[in-house]
Amino acid sequence: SYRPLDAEALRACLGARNTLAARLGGAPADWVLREVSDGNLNTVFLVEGPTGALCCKQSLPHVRVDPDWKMPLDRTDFEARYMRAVSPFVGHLMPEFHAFDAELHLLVMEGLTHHRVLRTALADGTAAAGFSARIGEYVGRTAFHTSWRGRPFEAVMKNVARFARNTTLTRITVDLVLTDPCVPDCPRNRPLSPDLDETVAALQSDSTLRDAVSRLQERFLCCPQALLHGDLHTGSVMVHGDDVRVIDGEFALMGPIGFDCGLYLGNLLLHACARPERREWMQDEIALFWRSLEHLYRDLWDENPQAGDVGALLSPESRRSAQAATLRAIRRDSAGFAGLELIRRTIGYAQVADYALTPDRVAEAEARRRALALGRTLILGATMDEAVEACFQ
Ligand code: SR1
Ligand code: MG
Repeated sequence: SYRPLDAEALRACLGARNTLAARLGGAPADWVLREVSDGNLNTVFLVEGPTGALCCKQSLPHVRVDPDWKMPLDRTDFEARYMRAVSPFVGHLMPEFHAFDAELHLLVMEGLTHHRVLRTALADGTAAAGFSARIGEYVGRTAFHTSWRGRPFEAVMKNVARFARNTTLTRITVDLVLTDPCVPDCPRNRPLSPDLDETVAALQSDSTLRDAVSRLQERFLCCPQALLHGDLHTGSVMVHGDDVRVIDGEFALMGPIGFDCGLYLGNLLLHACARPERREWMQDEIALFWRSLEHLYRDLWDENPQAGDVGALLSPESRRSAQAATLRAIRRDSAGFAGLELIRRTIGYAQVADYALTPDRVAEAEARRRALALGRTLILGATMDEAVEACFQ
């Protein structure tokens, strides 16, 4: 009995569920419902009652921002599964999961009434510096505890099997992030200012770049290291002071840890392209992210050396070199995926609001050109510091 819920239908639906109604308090007529849909895919309502707030997210039979793009409803199912899978490890770094209705494809979680989407908070200057330490912690925790080092292989394979069925959204990532931006005249890519025609044409006919992107496609699809969020950009993070929450895990899949890192860091770099005066701040955020992730990942591994079937035989000394090698490989993957994110957000279907922060058309073209150059440099193997040094002259 699926139907897309409007505010009044949702009020009735929550009113009929005692535990959810009790969280809100009062009577259904007292609740204030606001549609706060922000992402491309789903409808989201914030519901506030006298004693609490809920966030209710429902899948639509199509992409929210494009009703002609039809889509199965199961994406909130995967988000609910993801939240259940990682919440024991990340605690308050994500909203609390409350309920999932499998018929309505309706996910109900803690309502974050005071938080703002990080991308918006960066745009209007309300984001407090240092948020990336929490994201590094989030990725470190999920990456270790859902990996072959952090869990017995039976538990990891359960996630491999479960999330391998998230094919609709994985297809979106394969197409929109890992393929389309390199394809000339791809109808899903966005028309850009003619000022960029030459730059885009050069990028899309660059065979060295295509080879490197093919290697990243292989890493993404053939390297199930850990359970990933799968869409960890600055629109998937909410902030309120130093309280940072990761939301929107509907793209979850088993994949290379560097994919989550790369998407997140790519969006910080993109913000720096649009607002070059914030480049140092964004570089500080990137450094904070790595410091936090690497410390945590090492500590978790040291504290749980026997937790998984991979690595259990290592001596403390060999473990230290295995840690260093693993973290180096994660950084390498991250640089490549950050490069892809920069390029797809600049050429592809899903553009971002950061470019609207540029003062005029000329500055916007310059920001986009810089993002493409940065993306290419990263995909071809530069470290983030090298790429930033080369592209921000
Ligand atoms: C049709 S979905 C386009 C994009 O929105 C999501 O947030 C993902 O980033 C996806 O690539
Ligand atoms: Mg999203």
